[in-house]
Parts: sequence; structure tokens; C-alpha cells
Amino acid sequence: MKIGMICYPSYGGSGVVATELGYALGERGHEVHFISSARPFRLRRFHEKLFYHEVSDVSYPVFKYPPYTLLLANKIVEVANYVGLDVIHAHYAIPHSISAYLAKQMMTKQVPVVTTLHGTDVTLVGAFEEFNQLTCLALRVSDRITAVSNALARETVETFGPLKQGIEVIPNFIDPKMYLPKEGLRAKCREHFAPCNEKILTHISNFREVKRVVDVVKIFALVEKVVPSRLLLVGDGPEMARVEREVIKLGLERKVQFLGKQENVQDILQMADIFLLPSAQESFGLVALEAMVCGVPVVASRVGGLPEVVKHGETGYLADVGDIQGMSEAVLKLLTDPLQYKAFSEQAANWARESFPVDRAVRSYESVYESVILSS
Ligand code: GMT
Repeated sequence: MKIGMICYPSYGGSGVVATELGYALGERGHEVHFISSARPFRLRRFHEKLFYHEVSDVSYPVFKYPPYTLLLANKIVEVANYVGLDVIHAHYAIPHSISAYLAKQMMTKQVPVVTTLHGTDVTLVGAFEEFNQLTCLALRVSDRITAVSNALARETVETFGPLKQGIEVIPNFIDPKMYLPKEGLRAKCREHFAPCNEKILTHISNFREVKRVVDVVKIFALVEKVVPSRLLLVGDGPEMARVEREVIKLGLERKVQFLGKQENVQDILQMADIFLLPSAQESFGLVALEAMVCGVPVVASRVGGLPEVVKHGETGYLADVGDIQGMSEAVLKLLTDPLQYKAFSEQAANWARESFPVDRAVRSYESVYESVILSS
């Protein structure tokens, strides 16, 4: 099949899912054409079956903002007509499904559109009144809809009502081969970041409000009083200044290290003891899966799709959103009980590997594509 893959290029799970799916489809002989405003950040390795088409920016005095949705639609038509796409896979309803729908109206041969919901399109973007009608349209006109967790599928139906096409749940996935430890790296990095053999807690996100990174710092502050520890914060975003202020307020400057945006998160996860994800909302929490496959237990909030990803009491612990005390106690339980820690670490790695394999996900997406092509 020739697949047009529309995704955000920036740091975030949806871009990771689209890119890794692209590589897996390429390995299975399909041709994948990424269409985006910039090269997706994980699309680095050359693969003979993967292509990247950049949506160009236009500036014109009457445009206050470049009309990205329209430019994307135009690019989709160009690619579809030239290479003969069989299917378009839009990651995120807004604006990608809308652009794909618009593109479909202009194509020489109409190509079906599959939309994957990743969460914020429905839980945040879709919930803004300004986007409500557009999200409804995106859901109505997509030929197939998939969601990355059961929780997100349920929430979509609760917010927008039942969809005539239904929603197929295809959980996010992981390729364990990408997370194999590199010889000597863990010891070298631990020596650098935790020179007195302290424990390492880590958090990775785009530092948006929904991630509650200030909670990460507060949880760490409570843990660090009992067990000598360090906190590594990876990523950047709108909450950064508040987070820095909190670190200073709690006098933790020497114990908290900001690593900024990083591409090889697997190398950072390899050296961590605990991963924290106290988000207010998370449709799946791909980064929690990445942590677990590296054998790092996760302490997270009991929200959205996280209970489907983190097995409470087996691969980590879940607590209510904002329960800083509860989450710090969960971390301490793990860090002060080596036997329990070892068991959780092994269970996390096995659960991630066995329950979210890339091969299963890629086969599910393939059959969605095949059935939508057949019925269009
Ligand atoms: O969570 C973000 O800030 C980024 C967003 C994205 O576009 O990558 O993440 C969403 O999609 C991921 C991939 O399916 C999920 O793992 C995240 O849970 C989801 N984020 C939210 O629901 C807040």
C-alpha cells in the first residue's frame, strides 16, 4: 500500500507513534509518505520506503497567520495525485483530518481517510467551543477512526456521541529493540548525575500545564527528604518558568537537573530508577511505556488511559491527580524495598514488551487500511 501519514513534527507521542508506525510499515514493504510542516523529530534514519514531503510556509501581507490547514490540504492532493496514495492516515483530528477531508474533495481519485485520535484533539482541543463543530465534522467524515486507548474511545463517545463508523482501539506500541541498554552508558551517566549513588527520578514531557510538572518537583522534594535522590527533567515548554521557580522555592537547585529537549530518551531512561507522570490528563502516556520497557517502574496519576498502560501494584503505582503525598509514598515504597523494586522493574519490562508489541499494532493498522480501501 501507499500510505500518506499526516502528523505533527514536534516532540510528542503522536509524532513518535506515526513515525515508528511508518518505519514498521516500511519494513513490511509498504510505501509511507510523511506530510508535515517539518521533518518529524524521530524520522532520522534513512529507509528506502519512507518519504518526507514538507508543507511550505507562505507569507503574504494580508495573512495575519499562514493558513496551515489549507496549505496542508494542497500538499496532500499534490502527493496523492503524484504518487497515487491508497490511504491517508491522519494523526489528530484537528487540523489533520480536516485537511485530509478537504484534500479528498480535490483529488483525481478519492482516497479514504483514517483518523487516529491521540487525546488532546478530543479531550482538550475538541472541548474548546471554538473547535467543537470542526471536531464533529472530522469525526463524521473520517472513513475510519481509531483511538489509542479504551478510555479515549469512551471519552470521545461521551463528548461527541456515538460515531457511525465506530472507534477501533489500537493501543500505542513499542519496539523493544530500540531500548536496548548501551554498553557502559548507564554506569557512566549515573556517575555523572548521581555521583554519591543517589536514586534517580525522571520526568519527560513537553512541559504543558496538563503534565503538572510542578507536582513532579513537589513529589521529588518529599522523596528526597527520606532517600538521597536526584531529579532529571527532560523537555521544555510553557510551564518551564513555573517549574524553575518551584525548584528554587524548595531549595532543590543542586538536586534537580534540567536536560532540555532530548532525542534519545531511551539513553536517559536507562539510568533512571523511577519515572513520574502525574498528568491531569493522558489518553495513553507513551512515555510511561518507554520507561517500563527500560525496566523503570512508573508512578503516575490514575487518569485517562494510564490505568491501561501502568499496572497498579505490578509495574508501578497510580494515585489520584494532585495526590502528591500518595505519589511520593509510592516512590518511597519502591525505593526502600529492593526486592519489591526488582520485581516491579522486571514486571514493567515484560509487560511493556509482551502487551504492546509493535508487530501487533502494525498488523491492526494494516487491516484497518485494507478494509477501508476495499469498502471505498
Ligand atoms: O501529551 C502531549 O502533550 C502530546 C500528545 C501528542 O500529540 O503526542 O500526546 C497525546 O498522544 C500520545 C500518543 O498517542 C499519548 O501517549 C498521550 O497520552 C496524549 N496526551 C494527552 O492525552 C494529554
